[in-house]
Amino acid sequence: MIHASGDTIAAIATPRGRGGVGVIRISGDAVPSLFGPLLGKRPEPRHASFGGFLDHHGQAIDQGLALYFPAPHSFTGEHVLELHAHGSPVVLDLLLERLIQLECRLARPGEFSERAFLNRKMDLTQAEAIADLIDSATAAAARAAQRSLKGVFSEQIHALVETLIELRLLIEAAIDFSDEEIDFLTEAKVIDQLKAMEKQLASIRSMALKGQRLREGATLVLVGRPNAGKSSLLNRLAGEDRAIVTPIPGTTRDTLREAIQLEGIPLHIIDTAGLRDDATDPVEREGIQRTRAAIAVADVILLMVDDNDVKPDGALIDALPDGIPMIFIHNKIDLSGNAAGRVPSDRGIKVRISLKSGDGIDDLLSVLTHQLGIEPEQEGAFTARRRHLEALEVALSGVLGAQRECQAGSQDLAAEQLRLSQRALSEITGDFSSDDLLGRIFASFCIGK
Ligand SMILES: Nc1nc2c(ncn2[C@@H]2O[C@H](COP(=O)(O)OP(=O)(O)OP(=O)(O)O)[C@@H](O)[C@H]2O)c(=O)[nH]1
Ligand SMILES: [Mg+2]
Repeated sequence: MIHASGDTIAAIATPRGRGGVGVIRISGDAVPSLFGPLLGKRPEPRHASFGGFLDHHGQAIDQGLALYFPAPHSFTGEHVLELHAHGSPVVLDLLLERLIQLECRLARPGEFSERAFLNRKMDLTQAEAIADLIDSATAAAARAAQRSLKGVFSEQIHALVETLIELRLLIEAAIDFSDEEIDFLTEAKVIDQLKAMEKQLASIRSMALKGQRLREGATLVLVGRPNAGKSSLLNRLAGEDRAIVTPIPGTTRDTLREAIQLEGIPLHIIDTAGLRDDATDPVEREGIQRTRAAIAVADVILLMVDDNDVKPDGALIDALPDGIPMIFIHNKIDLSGNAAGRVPSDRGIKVRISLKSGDGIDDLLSVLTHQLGIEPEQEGAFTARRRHLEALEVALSGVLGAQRECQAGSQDLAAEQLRLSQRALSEITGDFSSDDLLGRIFASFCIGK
């Protein structure tokens, strides 16, 4: 059934600015009524037809291609018309004004995708995947978004929902027939299935976590005493001399941000002013303040130490916030003579390197990929969002709860837990979703999408 949306919407679908071609997208019931006044003819469905786009005097505002996709075989499921005009912001604005004269209205951000979702042309993860594809920062993220768009993520969720429904039926049957002998249902069987479900959910969650990393990337913050080699590492990772490196302690005053890629994951590396307590210079003190602000947004802290430094960094480490994973990098082993590579440590992960000789850098990168939970691009990787992860958490805790209730013999409570799990999973694909959630998701899309 086509969702009755009422009005016909129009938007410029190509980015603002000048270009060879600019596309206007129109969707809604009124599309066929535009053909006469706007095109002077009825375009053949799904064929490019060349001609003028006419103003109310019948004069051409521009000429280009019109593409008509009759409902329901279109992106939104409604009648869709695309006008491929010249990519001039002035021309495109004139065309939009003309469309408004013809009773179209400007589309809200994400409104085309929203209509596609409401008309069941795609589910919510697929609609989100379009936004992710457009926003993807790396080739790996784009490929992963393509897989979500094709439905790789949704299929897995649908399979889980199917299993959940079967389990609920089993348990609910047990409740209904609890006075009778039912040999097809043994408690052990249900618990086995719940355990299998838990495993599947956990594995999808870890895939989704990687998918979220692919989409959002991670922020690494370089901290340590002055002169440890933080800026040298930033330059090394960026592959160019971005930060000033000198033998003078306190060289870096401000925070410096660089974007790099590691195994297709976008990483933001922040180089900071070296931390020391006895900084008297007000500029350096401000720099140290900024270092602390950068630490607050870190996904991983890279704590750099001069391997030749005998003074322990205990106070510095204690001042760092708990709960952020940390990698200790001992630099300058060309001077200390220690061997390169990962070393066992009682406090976090420790790697010895030399930025001068390059020893140990590969070890550092592999520790980093491991810490970020990313491996060389995986088959089947898909993009995911924070809300998907939250829903998977809820679903998982429901399945764990159901296991506990089953073991305690409370089958009705177990059934309730599974109902909550199923609802959380259905929120991911949009099979169950509040208007509020949908509003928030589509409002974050751009106009024309
Ligand atoms: N021998 C040796 N020197 C290094 C190594 N890494 C960096 N250096 C030198 O150490 C000095 C300080 O390096 P930086 O990268 O500026 O150190 P930093 O931690 O950014 O210092 P601040 O900005 O002052 O906090 C420079 O002279 C570098 O050339 C290394 O592995 N071996
Ligand atoms: Mg520096």
